Amino acid sequence: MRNLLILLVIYLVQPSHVTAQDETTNPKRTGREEARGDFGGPIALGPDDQQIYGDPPSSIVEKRENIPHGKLEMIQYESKTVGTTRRMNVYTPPDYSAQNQYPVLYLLHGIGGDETEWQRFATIDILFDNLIADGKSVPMIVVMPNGRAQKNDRAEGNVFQAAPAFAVFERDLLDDVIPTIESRYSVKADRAHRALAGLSMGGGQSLNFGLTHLDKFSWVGGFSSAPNTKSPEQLIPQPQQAKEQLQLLWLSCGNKDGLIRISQRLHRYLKENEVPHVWNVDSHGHDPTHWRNNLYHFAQMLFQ
Ligand code: FER
Repeated sequence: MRNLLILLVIYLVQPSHVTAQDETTNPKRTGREEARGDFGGPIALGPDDQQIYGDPPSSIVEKRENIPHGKLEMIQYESKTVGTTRRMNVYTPPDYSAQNQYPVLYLLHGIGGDETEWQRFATIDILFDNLIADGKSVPMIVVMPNGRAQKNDRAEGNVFQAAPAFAVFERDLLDDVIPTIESRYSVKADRAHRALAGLSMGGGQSLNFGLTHLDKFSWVGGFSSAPNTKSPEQLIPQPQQAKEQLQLLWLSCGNKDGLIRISQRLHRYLKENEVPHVWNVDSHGHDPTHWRNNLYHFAQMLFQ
């Protein structure tokens, strides 16, 4: 009976149920892994796959009382794309004021997450309060929407079944999320002051949407990007244009993450086509420490 149950669970979590955007790279899971653990296939590391930015200490997410604090608020917006009222978590920096205009980072979660995931994984308010207090990051707004653009956007049941809704989110982001933020907050509403990054499924979304809308974003980051990531040729059909327009392209993955081939493939293409980018391979797996650490470094490069 127990074995039957385990077989059922393995069957349900198989990504073969998923209509991913790039089926050819969709890995088969061996069934040995749990939940969001070791997705994907064998890991083959090359000489380029090095850690460029060292692991920061865990104090980056320790709350300090003696510094100014920003604010985290869960807001609602009407999504024309989905036809529902949706939620997003918004961090505004210390002393946020309509007298100033702020750049915005849109930060996307993974396949099992939602609009609360980045806060749970990286305590975004504490991380950014600390970065800003230390003069390492410029004051910015961080928007954490829900990337599962479907009526029931809870991470329920077999989370892989919602993969198509992560592709639909392209329209929700461009037509609903960004206009909402730009109408309700005092922001610098141009590509030079708009960044898009995410973890895993959200990393794939960030590369897919960011690199194909360089008129909207000039700072793009993918941390352990998932197999929803389009092929390099689809993402960057014109390397010269990407070279001219991108301020920063950050790719990272842990060297224990079975999805690393997705990022390696893009890194190799970027290198062959001489598109400048950061390629940071640390010693983590598919886990929050990798995401938090890479966001910490990425955030220091944004808008400066
Ligand atoms: C897959 C393996 C992993 C996949 C998505 C993921 C769409 C996403 C993982 C995450 O977001 O943590 O085959 O296909």
